[in-house]
Amino acid sequence: MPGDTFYITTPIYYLNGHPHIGHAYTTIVADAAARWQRLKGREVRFMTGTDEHGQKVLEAAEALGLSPQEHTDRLVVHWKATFERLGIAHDRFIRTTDADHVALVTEVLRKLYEAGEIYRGDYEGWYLVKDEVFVTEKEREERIASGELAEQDFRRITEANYFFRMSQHRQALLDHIEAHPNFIQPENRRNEVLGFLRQDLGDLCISRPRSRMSWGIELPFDPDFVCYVWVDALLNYLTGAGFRADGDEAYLKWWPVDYHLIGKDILTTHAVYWTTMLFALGVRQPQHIFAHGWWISSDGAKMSKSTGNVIDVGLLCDAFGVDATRYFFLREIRFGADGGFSYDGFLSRYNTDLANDLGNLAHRALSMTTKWLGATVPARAEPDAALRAIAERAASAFDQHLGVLEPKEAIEALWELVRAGNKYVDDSEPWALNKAGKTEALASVMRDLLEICAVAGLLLQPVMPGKAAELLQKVGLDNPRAQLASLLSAERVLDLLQEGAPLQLGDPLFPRFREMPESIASLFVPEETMDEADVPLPELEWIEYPDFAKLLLKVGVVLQASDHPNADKLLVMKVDVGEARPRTICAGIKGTFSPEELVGRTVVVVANLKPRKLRGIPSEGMILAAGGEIVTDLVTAKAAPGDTVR
Ligand code: ME8
Repeated sequence: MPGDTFYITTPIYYLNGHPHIGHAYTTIVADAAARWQRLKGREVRFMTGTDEHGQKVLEAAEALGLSPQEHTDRLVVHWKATFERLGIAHDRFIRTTDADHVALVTEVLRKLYEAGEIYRGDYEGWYLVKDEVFVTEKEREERIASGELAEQDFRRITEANYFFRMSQHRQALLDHIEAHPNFIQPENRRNEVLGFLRQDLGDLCISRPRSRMSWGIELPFDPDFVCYVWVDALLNYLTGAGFRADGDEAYLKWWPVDYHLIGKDILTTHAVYWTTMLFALGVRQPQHIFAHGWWISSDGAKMSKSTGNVIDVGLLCDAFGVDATRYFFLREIRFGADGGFSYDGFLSRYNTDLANDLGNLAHRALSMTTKWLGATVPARAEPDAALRAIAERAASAFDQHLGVLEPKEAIEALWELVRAGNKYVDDSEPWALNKAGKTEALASVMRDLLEICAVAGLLLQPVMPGKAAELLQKVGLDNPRAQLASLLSAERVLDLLQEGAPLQLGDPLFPRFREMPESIASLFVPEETMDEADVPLPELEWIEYPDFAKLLLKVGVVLQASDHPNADKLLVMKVDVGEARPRTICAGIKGTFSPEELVGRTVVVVANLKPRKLRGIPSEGMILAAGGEIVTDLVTAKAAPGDTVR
């Protein structure tokens, strides 16, 4: 029996990359689960956030001439904006640079050290900088041989370090997994962890010498070292619960956490590193660690920051709306499985489920009622018995599935009802009832259809918060929270609306897309030649698209600007274009701009113009200007350094 609190987390994402649909995915699923529990009256804590320490962040900040804190403060803005765009209602957005988190990591490390769980030793091994992990010789060889990584991705490192006695907790972990079949989900991931634990489990290196890496939380028992970024990151889940290492039990309000949602890429760190840390601390294990699959682009590559084949969730939201975007990710694949993403697949899911099934049902129910019976909820005696049974089943299945992180199955259960509603329209032919003057029968049919819309609106609140509210308003339903409770307790099924409540027909909820929205279609324009007569333009030396495509235009932010020492008209700038280090660019805009007013401005940079020296200073690109103004109108507030301009 669940308690009256619910705590759910997503991974905290590395902030030195652009948020993409993989990150959006985990966060949307967690948000839907959290919203559902809130609607059901539980007190909810839903936490997401960013993982901000570590080598990569430090190196990127240094290259930009910023302090790591300044760098992370700039980057976190994009993450927060993306999640806001997606309607993510988190209770806390945690950053590992937050003061309470830094304090907690310090306290926990001290406690583990004093308990003898941490010891000093020597470490020699291969370090994979990209992932901030040590890897075995064998793993290094395999990943180089497969072509996935190159020799220079690894560094040979020998150093004194601190270790956590992870190996001591192996048996306790095995026992816990055996005794709790749903602890690690889905089943195949549980087996993967059991397989991993069958091998020897070593101890975990939990420090990095400050001489090599200073951007981290200092070890309280040795200031020459900072905490390994994964140990720091995992502890965020306890910070979010308000854990204190001094024995204060207030955190038990939230702990054990109900769900840690993660991608399958970070299963070992959660199911082994994290769980053994909790054993060592004497803190209870999470109720569930749920590792979902990867979204793969239609060409088969995993989507991640490093592969660059990133689908822009902002583009999907602009084209189809945020609610449809959330719907797609919750409905398309079983949570746990891998998913293939294609825009065509998205469009067809939208048209089939949202425009045809749900949108059509709502529009038919509302327009026929309004036209023949007036714009209010009609009276009727009893709901149709068969429909009532389907609705009751749908609501209960929806609740059960969403409660155990099965959003696809939950939505499918609801769609049985939506489809039954559309079939009911066809079978009962309300237009014939109207023509024959059978007003009472007509009112019953229309009322049942409106009631089905009310059920859909109530259940879809966690999935599509905006459209669900719109639908409920259209059918005149007030007080959704109380009504949801009476639906789920089967007290009032297809009996949620008030006779006489006002209906609002308005525009269709989900207009059908006959073709791909322009903003997406334009990504894939097929080639067609035009007759010369169709081009009433001046004689020009036209270039073909491939010529244009050679031009790499990027968004940049000016970090520094000063006069060129040897040229009257030139300014020298450092411009962040989202690369490991800023570009030096000389531009002939002196006189139009003072160096001071350029700093902080967003510019468009021709990023693949071959570098050359201008009066002794190398210039590694060009910025676009027109009419004495820098071209910035092209750049919206949403663009970030490194974004491509098309
Ligand atoms: O690993 N498909 O951060 P990260 C689905 N900071 N989900 C994906 C995905 C894809 N193609 N790509 C990424 C880290 N994800 C650490 C976590 S937690 C204490 C520290 C999602 O920015 C998925 O949830 O690399 C995955 O686990 C997470 O992004 C990794 O994010």
